[in-house]
Amino acid sequence: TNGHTEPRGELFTVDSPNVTYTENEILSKYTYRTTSVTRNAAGKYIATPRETLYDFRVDRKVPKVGMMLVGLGGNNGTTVTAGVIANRRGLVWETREGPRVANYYGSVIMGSTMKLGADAETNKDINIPFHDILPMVHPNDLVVGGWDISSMNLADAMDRAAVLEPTLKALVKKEMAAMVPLPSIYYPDFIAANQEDRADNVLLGSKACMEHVEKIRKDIRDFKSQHGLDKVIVQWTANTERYANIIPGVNDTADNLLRSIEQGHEEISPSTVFAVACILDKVPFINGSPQNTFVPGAVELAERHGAFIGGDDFKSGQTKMKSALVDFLINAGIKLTSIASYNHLGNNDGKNLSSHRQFRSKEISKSNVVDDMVEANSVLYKKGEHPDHTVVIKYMPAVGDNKRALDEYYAEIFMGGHQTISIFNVCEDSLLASPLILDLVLVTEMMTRIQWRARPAAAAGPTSQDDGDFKGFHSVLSILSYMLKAPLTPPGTPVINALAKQRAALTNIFRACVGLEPESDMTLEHKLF
Ligand code: NAI
Ligand code: DG6
Repeated sequence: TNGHTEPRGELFTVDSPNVTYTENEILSKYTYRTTSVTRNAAGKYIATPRETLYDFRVDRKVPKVGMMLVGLGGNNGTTVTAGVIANRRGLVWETREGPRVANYYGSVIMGSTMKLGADAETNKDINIPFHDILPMVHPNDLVVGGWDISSMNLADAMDRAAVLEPTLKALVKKEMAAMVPLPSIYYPDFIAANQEDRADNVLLGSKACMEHVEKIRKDIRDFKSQHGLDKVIVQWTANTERYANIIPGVNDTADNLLRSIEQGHEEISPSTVFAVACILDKVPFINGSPQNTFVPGAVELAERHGAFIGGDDFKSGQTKMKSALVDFLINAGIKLTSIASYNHLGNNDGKNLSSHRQFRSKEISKSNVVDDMVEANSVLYKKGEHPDHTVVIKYMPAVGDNKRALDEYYAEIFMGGHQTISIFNVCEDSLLASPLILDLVLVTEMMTRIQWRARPAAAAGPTSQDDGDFKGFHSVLSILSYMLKAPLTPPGTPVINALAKQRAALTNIFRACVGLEPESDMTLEHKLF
């Protein structure tokens, strides 16, 4: 053990008395700086800088990971699976615009960079792939499996999705054909009635029961042992369900939820049954759809078991733009007064959402995404004032997965003037969602290898390696917010929707784990000389 053990396969080493590398771990002593605000008797704010000392411990051993998807045979499931196979094999395929090479564009972890620092001689920025800030799993190494209520093998399901180029599909067809989803849980009341004709791969029983929980747990264990995996991460990318009613005594506490599953209560959704199965085995579970899978009882159960959960609803296109654009407008001092968001799409997701109760779940998750930005600006908005916001989704079979998202942003500018911004966003929805599915798995997996403990200010000196009181992050992984429309946060903590803040949290928490300061754009070195 010393401060400079050369990492294996890692791109950089931090040279600091606060950072220690061992064969298996990176230990960092980190000073978290915040500002505490009070009011004095005259009502004036008093801002006091505060420091909290943390130790972070990162397990450097990159594990072999399984990604199990609920909804494996859907558009997202087949597209992400084919994408991983294509990248793993470094495939190149012909299109009418020339050859295309497999890539991970759209993944913040695989496709974006962050500033490590400035070159010691030239002072120019040194940027590194996001993936290299910590010893993360590579998506090419994920073993993919999962469940679907449709028995179609993944090659046929990929054709059904009509997302990828035929030339690419031909190259992955053999591997995809060998993959058949495991039978799943189907409670018809939770998804649209128009989905019934694809439900030919279902477990017996149309209400929640412990047999279903146990079967899912067994599926995960079997998958893990069949493929010699160190861990599995499960993600819901199945149909959007209707909201479950929160009923006192049924799903409001962990014990009530477990009892309700045992008793076959009709208000327990398939996605909650999956979540419970995962939580009981401490398998991380992420919800990529908008419904309230994580009823209060599920959150309490996750906290009780120290299991990681994350959600809800992939933030892929329209909402990602919204959470960047609204942040820009309001921070530019421009008063946004209305947002009208129209969508039409023709894939199976659109078909399911043409049913009112499922649309309602999506409407909720798409509608609350600017609240934090509005609330933070008391210059533009009075307390309780909010821009008008409408969300419309229509099923239009002809456009398939090529979703159209039309947005009009209407704002008040200087001296009573108006600004209208119109956006017309067209692309395959699943090509935006697939990289997010991977990011969610990579970040969640990394979080299973990070531990922390608070240390008293007096305890200076080198970081000790004894286990002490190291523990994991809170069960609810709000660090995943960047990828999600309606971020789940630990009970009682704020929801952040602004995209730049979400990225900063992800980046800076990972930097802290290797003892680096938060990204700063002050660049005083270029201003003070
Ligand atoms: P899809 O309809 O093509 O795929 C969903 C799959 O889930 C289908 O194959 C269906 O048979 C299966 N399924 C339904 N209930 C199931 C259950 N209980 N167990 C196992 N499988 C089940 O939909 P797509 O486009 O792949 O989207 C999946 C989900 O992701 C939807 O809820 C959608 O709203 C959500 N989403 C998609 C985004 C995108 O950009 N594609 C972005 C945000 C969220
Ligand atoms: C209609 O909007 C279908 C939905 O499933 C969306 O495509 C999906 O939730 C992505 O939404 P967004 O707002 O992130 O583009």
